[in-house]
This record gives sequence, structure tokens and C-alpha cells, in this order.
Amino acid sequence: MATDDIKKIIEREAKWQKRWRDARAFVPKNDGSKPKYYNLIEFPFPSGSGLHVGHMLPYTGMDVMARYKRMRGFDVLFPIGYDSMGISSEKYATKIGKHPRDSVAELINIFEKDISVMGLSFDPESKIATSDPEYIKWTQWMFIQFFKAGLAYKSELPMNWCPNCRTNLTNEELEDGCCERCHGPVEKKMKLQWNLAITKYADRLIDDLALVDYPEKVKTMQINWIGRSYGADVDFRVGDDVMTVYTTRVDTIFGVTFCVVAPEHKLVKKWLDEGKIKNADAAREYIAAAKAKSEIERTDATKDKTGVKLDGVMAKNPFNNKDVPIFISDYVLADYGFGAIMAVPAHDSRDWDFAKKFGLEIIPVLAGGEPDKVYEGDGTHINSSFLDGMDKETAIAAAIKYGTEHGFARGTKKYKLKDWGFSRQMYWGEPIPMVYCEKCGWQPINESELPLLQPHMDDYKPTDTGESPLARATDWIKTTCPCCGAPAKRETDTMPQWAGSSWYFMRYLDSKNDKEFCSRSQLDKWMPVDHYNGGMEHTTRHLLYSRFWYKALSDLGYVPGVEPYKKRTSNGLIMGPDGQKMSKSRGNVVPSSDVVARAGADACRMAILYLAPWEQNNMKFNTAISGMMEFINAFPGGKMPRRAYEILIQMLNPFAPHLTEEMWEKLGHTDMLVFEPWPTFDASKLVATTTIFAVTVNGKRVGEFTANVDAGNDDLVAMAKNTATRQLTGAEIIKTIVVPKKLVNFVVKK
Ligand code: ANZ
Ligand code: ZN
Repeated sequence: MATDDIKKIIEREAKWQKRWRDARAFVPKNDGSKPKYYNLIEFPFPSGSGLHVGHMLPYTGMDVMARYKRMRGFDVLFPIGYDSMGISSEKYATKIGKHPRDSVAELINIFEKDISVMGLSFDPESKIATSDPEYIKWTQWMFIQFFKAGLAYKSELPMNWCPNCRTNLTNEELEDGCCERCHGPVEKKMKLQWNLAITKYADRLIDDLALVDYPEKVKTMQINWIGRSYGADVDFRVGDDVMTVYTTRVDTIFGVTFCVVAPEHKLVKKWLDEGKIKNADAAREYIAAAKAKSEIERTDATKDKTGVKLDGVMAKNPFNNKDVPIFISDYVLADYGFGAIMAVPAHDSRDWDFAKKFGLEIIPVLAGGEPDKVYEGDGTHINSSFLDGMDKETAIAAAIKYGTEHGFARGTKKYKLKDWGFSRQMYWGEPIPMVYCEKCGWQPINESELPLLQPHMDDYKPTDTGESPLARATDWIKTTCPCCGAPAKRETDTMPQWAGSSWYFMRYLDSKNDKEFCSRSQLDKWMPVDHYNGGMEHTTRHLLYSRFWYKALSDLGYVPGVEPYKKRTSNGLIMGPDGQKMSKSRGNVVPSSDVVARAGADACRMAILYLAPWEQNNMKFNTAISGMMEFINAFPGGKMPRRAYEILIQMLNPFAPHLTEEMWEKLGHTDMLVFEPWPTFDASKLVATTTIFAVTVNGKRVGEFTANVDAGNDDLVAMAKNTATRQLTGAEIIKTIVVPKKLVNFVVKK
């Protein structure tokens, strides 16, 4: 297109954007006169590249939904804000050599402009940014409520330390075992840190998925991530020590031929210290090597099994008093179950591989397997004392009963999910509002002192030691105990990126409230979110965290219901020019402003909606656009009656909002199209009056004819005979069958 034409298009689009703004067209009425519809899109991190093509797909798709729902008579809330606290914003600030507070403000301005030129119908009055002091105040307030409720606690935990980003990461923040930001390798470090007790909600996070409309894939991913399993804890005696193992297959207890413990297991250290292990050097060497491996490497089932037998210790199976050898091996993880397993090589492939490699005994305890193969299926128990003859479920119950009665086993439940590591060692995160007093221990600061902001620091870069940069703010750290007034120290760790995004959808409802994070009446009016769209990559992070956060607030009485989002969808991924997922951390983004400058917003919107994949049926935008094309083609020579033309413009409006407003105005309308209702239709006109009847002879299709749906049988038979003249000539019709609205069949004899 010529540059002049583009200029005109962009000017025209800007004109409508201003008119919509002036008319407050996208601000919800909030007066109860219409049913509410809360349409939510994941808010962006304001990163250096501004809004990019990867954002355009979900934003435009959800914009169509918002505009459509408004036309259908809903009071629509479609808000936007900025996830401006956290590692992404800090990294950008460091890169351009500015303080994050300044760079965030500049970036938000760029985003605002990019959003506006796309014609996105966000409510301009509910805007928030998670780095606003007023917002931080409530994030910290919520942390304090969680602390008071026993949901926030400090403990030493293994963390993933990224030496490149110089911060700790939770398992959720890893991608294929590497740092999700810099894609580099991470190391395990022990660190005293704050945790949120998300595991207390593990069952409800699984069970309440029955209440929501999420894609099956998303539900499955959350369920697998939480990883609930039902099994048994069994105590094995090792001399005077008790070594407890977790097993989901206690029914196979008589097939145990060895035990394996994680190299980090406390008992291993104890036995080494006590000099019980004869091959201590080999054991120590193996322990050191395992430390350097990532969890992914350790659990990779395709890798050759390694390990060292601990000479000098044996474990006693409490069910038959048999002594079995103990190995250390890195396929047993330190932080799942008890970090120790009973191995049943006949029925577990990992144990099978290990037994084969080390030449260990294999005892089958389930009938049905093939010789010299692991058998992981169900079957009748054999070689199993009192469990013989039972199936799996019966045997599990019987073994747990027996073990419980004898005091050496218990039926239990375990989760793969860990508590949420909530400490970060970065400057640009919400300071954790806690104070340590020698006498009173950890105390929350007085709520009247919120927000607690970081002190201004010229050098806010992370440290090499894993300590927070706030530890350098020696004056800021010094404070007094909120409890006893004695000198005390502030916590220097900050919250993760995921803190602010765990509740932002509630702040939109009442973004200027300085008494509460959101008034109860607004929450009652708008929650839950009717439709939330976001990336698949957030399934086991943000989506899980925010569901937990909402449930915790719900238990404390602050929010209605138990689930924040009624329905979740996710759009397909947009790839960058390098074929990788488009994202700022990969540096392969195409800015949306570039694309809009080339073709105008409407053309971009149409192209994106027509070409880009949406997984959900309720959102097949390309089908809608094809439908409108068919509509146009139904009028030969492009001659369309005025009413048909108006209807087309109305239907096209959510997709190409600027152009259709212009056309609507040209037709002489004085009200803007955004305020028009969706066109109605007369359903009776859609009922077909004629239909196609098939004609069959002896069940074989020979032709068809078109007739009125309620034509009489005599007429239908006459028409069918006409269609099948050739096949009926010289044949005797024995029987005629008419299936209403479908077919006429002749049974004939030649
Ligand atoms: C004996 C057994 C026999 C097992 C059998 C399985 C099959 P899920 O279902 O994923 O929860 N296990 C327990 N703790 C472990 C750890 N720290 N690291 C690695 N593996 C561990 O897995 C539970 C099963 O994984 C447990 O049941 C245990 O092996 C193993 F035919 O015990 B099983
Ligand atoms: Zn004190």
C-alpha cells in the first residue's frame, strides 16, 4: 500500500480510538443493570521490546470476545495492567543502566501506546502495575495474613541457584532443568528461605478442578505436577536405626531384594560418621559426583543406572525379617518421600535395570509376567505369604492392615508438589515484610507501616554469594521489634515475580481503594473471572499459584467462592523468525508497532485472527471470518441491500473495529457502532423447507431428488420411481419403504 494510504488509515484509526476513549466506551457500568462478564487476559511484563506479535494473538482474540460480549448485552470488564515487579524488569533496567523504577515507568508508556494503536478495548480506568507502592502494600499485607495463618514459614531447602542470573529459582521456574530466563545450567544449594504452604492445598487444587472449565490438557498438567499418590510408609531396621521407605506398591513387599537410598540421605552420613561403612571412600566419591548432577539427569530413565553398595549395613524387611543389601544411587531423589526405597526388581523397571547391572536377586511376586522380563502389570500374588492369591488392590489393603497392626507400616498419601519457595535474592521484588528479633523470633511489621519499599540503592545488582543485595543496605536493615521494641533486623529477601500476579485480577475491580485490597461488594459482583486466557507455560506456575492464593484468601474469609477463574483457554504459540517461541528472554520478538505501522490495526487484527491457531471451539475466529466472506459472496456482483450491509458491518465490528465505525458513520448513523447490539435473526427462517431424499433399490443407492420436507408418501414414491426408472424397468416391486425426510427404498425381484 502506498505510504499516503497507510497514513490515512492510521489517522482514521487514531480518530476512533480517541472517540471511544472520550465516550468511556470500554469502562464497565458497574451498576448491576446488565449481567457481568469478566474477560481476563494475562498481563504483560513491561519488557524492553514493547508489545510484540506474540502478545497480539491473545490480546486481539480476547478483544473480539470482549467487544462481542458487550454487543450481546453484558457489562464487560476487560482490564489490563503490568507485571512490573520482579526479575524481568530488573534485568532490563540493569541492561540499559537505569533504576528499575524509572525504566518501568518508561516502558509502561510504550506499552500503553502500543495497546492503544491496536484498537484493543481495555478498560482504561482499572489499570494497575504490580510495582506501584499502593499495590505492593497489599501484596505484603497478604503475605502477613498468610504468615499469621501459618501458611508462610522459613526453612532450609534445596534451591536451584542460577550462577548467571545470580538468583535462586524454584522447580517451577526451570525449563528442562535449566534457568528459564538465561537457559543456563543451575546448581543445587541449601538455603534458609521463606515458603508458602501450597502443599496444604494440594488435594483441593486437584479436587476443585471438577468445578472449573479448563482444557483437559491444563487439568492433567496440574494434576501431574501436584503428583498425588496413595501408598504406604514402611519402616526397615538397619541395626539400631529405622530407615523408612515410601512405596505405592506395598503389595510387592515379599519381592524386595535390596534397598536404595539417595546419596544425600541423612542415615548415609550418619553411618559414614560412625565408621559403619567399610567402603567409605567409594561411597564418598559417589556422593560427591551425584551432587553435581541435575534432577533431570538423575531421573532420566534411559540413562545407565549407577550406584554403590554400602558394605557393612543391611536392611531388615519387617514383613519377613529378611536382610537385604543397601545401595546408594542417584535414581532415588532426596526430596521425594523419604529419599529411600524398597526395591522390587521383578515389578519395577528402574529396580530391574539396577538389579541386572549389579547382579542382584529377582523374586517375582505377581503371576502373569514373561520369563526374564520386568512385569509392571496387575496379577495374582505368588511367593507372598499371606498375600498369596490376592489381586493388587486387595493385597495393598491387607499389607497396610498387617503393617499397621504390627506398628511398622502406615497407609499414606504423598505429593510431588513442594511448598512454594518464596524467597528471592533480587532488589526489584517486594521486600518480605518480616523482622527478626533475638527474643521474639520472626515478626511481621505493623500493617500501618505498609508498604515497605526497598531503599534506593545505586548498586542494586545481585551478589555472587546468593545473599540479597538488600543485605548491603545496612541502615535499612536496622529496625526495632514490632513486638518488644528491642533492636531487630529486617528480612532482606524479596518476593518472586509470581507474587504480584497471584492476585492482580482482584485489584482491577477496585484499583484505587486505599482501605482494602478490594471491597467485598466488588468481589461479590465480579468474581469469579468468567474467561481467563493465557499461555500454556503458566499452567503449573502462575495458574496454580493464583488458584492457591485465592483459596488461602477464601479460607481467611476475604474472597467469595473457592476458585478464581471459571473458564480458562490458551492460544497457540507464536513463533519468532528463528522458529523458537517468541519471547523477550530469547530476543526474537517482532514489535507490534512495526506491524501496525505497515498495514494499520484492522488489517493486522484480521490477519492474526484468520491465520493464528486457537485451540478452543468456542473461539474459531477464522471460521467466523470465512462465514462473513460467504455472506458477501451470497450477493452476486457485490450488490447488497442496505440492511444486509449494516448487519455485515455490525458482525465485522469486533474484528475490524475502526473501519466498521467509519462505514457505520458513512451510512448516516450518529451513534457509535460500539454501542449497537449484536444483530438478531428470525430462527424460523433458518428451518429448511426442502431436503434431499436418497433413492435406494434393494439397499443400494441409485440416485436422489429434492422435495418438500413434508411431502406426502404418494408424491415421494412417485418422484423416487421417476429417479430410478432404469433400475425398476422389468423388475417387480415387492415392498416400498419411505423414511421421512431421508430416503425411499424399493425391494424388488427381477
Ligand atoms: C516399591 C515398588 C514396587 C514401587 C513396584 C513401584 C513399583 P509415585 O507413584 O511417582 O509416587 N520411590 C519412592 N520414593 C522415591 C524417591 N525418593 N526417589 C525415587 N523413587 C522413589 O512413585 C512412588 C514409587 O516410586 C514408590 O513405590 C517407590 O518405588 C519409588 F513394583 O516402591 B515403589
Ligand atoms: Zn522482639
